[in-house]
Amino acid sequence: MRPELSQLPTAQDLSEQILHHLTHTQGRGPEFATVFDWRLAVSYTIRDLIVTPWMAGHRASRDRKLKRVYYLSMEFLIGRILGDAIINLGLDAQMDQALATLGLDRTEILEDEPDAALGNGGLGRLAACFMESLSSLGVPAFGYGIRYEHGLFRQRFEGGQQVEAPEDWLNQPHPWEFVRVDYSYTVGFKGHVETVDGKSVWRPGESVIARAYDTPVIGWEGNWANTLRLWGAQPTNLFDLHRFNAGDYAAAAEPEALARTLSRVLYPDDTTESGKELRLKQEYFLTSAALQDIIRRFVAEHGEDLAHLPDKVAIQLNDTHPAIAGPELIRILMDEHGFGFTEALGLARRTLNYTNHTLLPEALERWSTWLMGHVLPRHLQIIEMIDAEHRATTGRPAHVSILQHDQVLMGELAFIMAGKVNGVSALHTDLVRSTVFSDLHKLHPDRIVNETNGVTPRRWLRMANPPLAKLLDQSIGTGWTGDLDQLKGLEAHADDPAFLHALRAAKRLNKVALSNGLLAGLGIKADPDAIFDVQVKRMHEYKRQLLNTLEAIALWHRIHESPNGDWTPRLKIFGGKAAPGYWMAKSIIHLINDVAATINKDPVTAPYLQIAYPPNYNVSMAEHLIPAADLSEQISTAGKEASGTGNMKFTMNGALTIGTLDGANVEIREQVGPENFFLFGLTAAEAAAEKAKPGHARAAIEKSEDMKIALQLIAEGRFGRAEHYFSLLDRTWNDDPFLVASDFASYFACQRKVDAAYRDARDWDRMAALNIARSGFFSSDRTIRGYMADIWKVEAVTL
Ligand code: GPW
Repeated sequence: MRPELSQLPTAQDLSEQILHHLTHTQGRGPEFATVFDWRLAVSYTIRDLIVTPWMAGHRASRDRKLKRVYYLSMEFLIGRILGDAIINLGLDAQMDQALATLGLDRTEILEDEPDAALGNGGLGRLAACFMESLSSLGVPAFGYGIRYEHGLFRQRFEGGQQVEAPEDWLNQPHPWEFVRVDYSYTVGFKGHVETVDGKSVWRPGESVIARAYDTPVIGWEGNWANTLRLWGAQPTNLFDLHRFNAGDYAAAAEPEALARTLSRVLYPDDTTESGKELRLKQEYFLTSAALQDIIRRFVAEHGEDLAHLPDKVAIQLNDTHPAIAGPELIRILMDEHGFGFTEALGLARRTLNYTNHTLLPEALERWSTWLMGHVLPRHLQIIEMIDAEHRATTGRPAHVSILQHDQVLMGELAFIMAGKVNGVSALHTDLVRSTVFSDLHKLHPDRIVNETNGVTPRRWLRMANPPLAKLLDQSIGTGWTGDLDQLKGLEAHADDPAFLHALRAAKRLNKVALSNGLLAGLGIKADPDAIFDVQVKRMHEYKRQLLNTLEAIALWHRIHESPNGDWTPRLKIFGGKAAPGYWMAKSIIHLINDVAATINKDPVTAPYLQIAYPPNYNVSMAEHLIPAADLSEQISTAGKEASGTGNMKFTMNGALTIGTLDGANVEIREQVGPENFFLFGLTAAEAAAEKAKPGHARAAIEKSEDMKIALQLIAEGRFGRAEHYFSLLDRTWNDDPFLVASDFASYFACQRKVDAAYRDARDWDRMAALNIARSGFFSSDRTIRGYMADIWKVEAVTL
């Protein structure tokens, strides 16, 4: 597969091209160039090398009339592109040399690139890993999303509290995208439905133009690149000339401003539903533009007969956010192509598939029928037809309906319109079958399948962790990067003292680099030999950052009680953002910062316990934190985390997990072996039973002296003003919906086992080695192969 080495550019070729782009694309001579100029010149040099396989792949897919995958997602959390592209092209060594000759600092260039933060968390990052794996495997695919001008907000802390600022990545030229002015589609909203010659015709009252911006996504070894096509909103008419001529300049620009709001900003809600009209319009904007593009391409390649659509098109809906695709595809087939309803429904169902990413009721999308009818009147009619047809053909089941209590339930709509519905881990899929969609599952027992999530080892291992990647290359060869199961070969080294020593040295390099960053950024003096205990993810009660914080307080108190005890030094690191409107999550952020401020300046405990919470956790920060972690905190209430994907990244990078039997933790533990995993807490079934007991929290707190003291210290105001935390304390004592109290004792005890285990370096390193060796299953290449076989029925291209 790999192109001949002679075809790869040399370091000299690269430096010449960089200088060429600096001069001819950036218009700067080397003596005047800034880091930004150089970074763009380097990016254009790399981009040139991607364009060739990209176009070749497009031509091959078109000429061979291949079936394509279309991944529709409101989020693509890409992060930086340049470093990943260099690695996938196999040019890291040459580029290092080229940059050195030009007198440039590689890290400075790479870190000049802003993160493309077009997503909130796991769901958006999964879409980005999937795009990379689709290209690495050579599967013809498009990702469709929105080109948000402002990605996820920037987070800073003031007085320990989260403050949000707008994110601004498009304030500077974005070298990776190609604007396609010729691929523009009109997207309508509102208006009314007319009947013309017995046919329904939607007359939208408003419209905007969706303009395509394409980013190539290069796969491993540079043989294949797919397209991430992001839609930007443009006004149908630029401005109101009449108002302009009348001197009302602000009003004249209104149509433009209004249209552009559609792709202005990413909603910052993660696993909570916002229910706003603009959000519904964004969802339809993405879906309508994508479907128009898909059908245009189908017709261009296969002709007008859309009856063959399912043979050439597999559409994946990333959660319900693009679930309006069901009614929209039926609308296009009926109203624009003359199909009857039943036939249109059948074609749509053979084309569309739906991934469910959560069971949390607060995350399940539902729209009032009024709003749906107001924004998308024709779609509401079609939803009513879909619902009626489904009820009629399934014997009018009592509890199954898309329309309930004047709401459109997007989960049921997506399910009923999908050929396959998948969950994202084995446990989650079981729970999807037995809880949220139990009635629908009984009616359609073959529809739900499992596709356990995965992550790309190119970004998360080869790129993020050079010391470990080098050790792996030396120990088992380089084949693991494209075939992660080859990590199994490490098992043979797990008892080799020299290997374990090298593994520890690799981890230590990452820990030292992180310590330097924490000192420079936060003034925290970290001991690189302490346990680096990391919890990074969105802030949410179900993820239980509070449990981790209370453990820190209890440990701090215990150290104070016996300051001469033999404590294992620990650095707790937190990272993550809270949705701006999620009060409780913000209160937990405040608490962590207050606790950190108190503990970090305590001279008695300083040698043993430090807490760092760097602000603005994002993909790039994850790339620094994960490779430096010893301990991965995956401590959600069992039954609540659909899968988790950070958990997999930590495992691959040789961190041991402390975790509950939740999401993909279950499969991680199975893979690495229970003896190499720190398990604690209630199971999903036990948690559900515990929650049903009145007074469960109070009863659990009364039983755990450590927990009680931790809560007392907060209530006494030992970490900032007590009144800041009255609600949080009250909720913990009296409600505790995520069972922090019930799991505290088990968690605290398990952490002490971690302390003890860490003191036996040889044994710890052996466990770390086995975690890496057995992490091959968690490559997103494996996940994508599963979707290909079970859901999409597509094959990879052999060039
Ligand atoms: F609520 N997830 C996420 F299901 O990051 F839509 N954002 C979301 O809005 C949702 C789910 C949604 C996450 C899950 O919480 C996580 O467990 C999972 O690993 C990830 O999606 C990818 O499947």
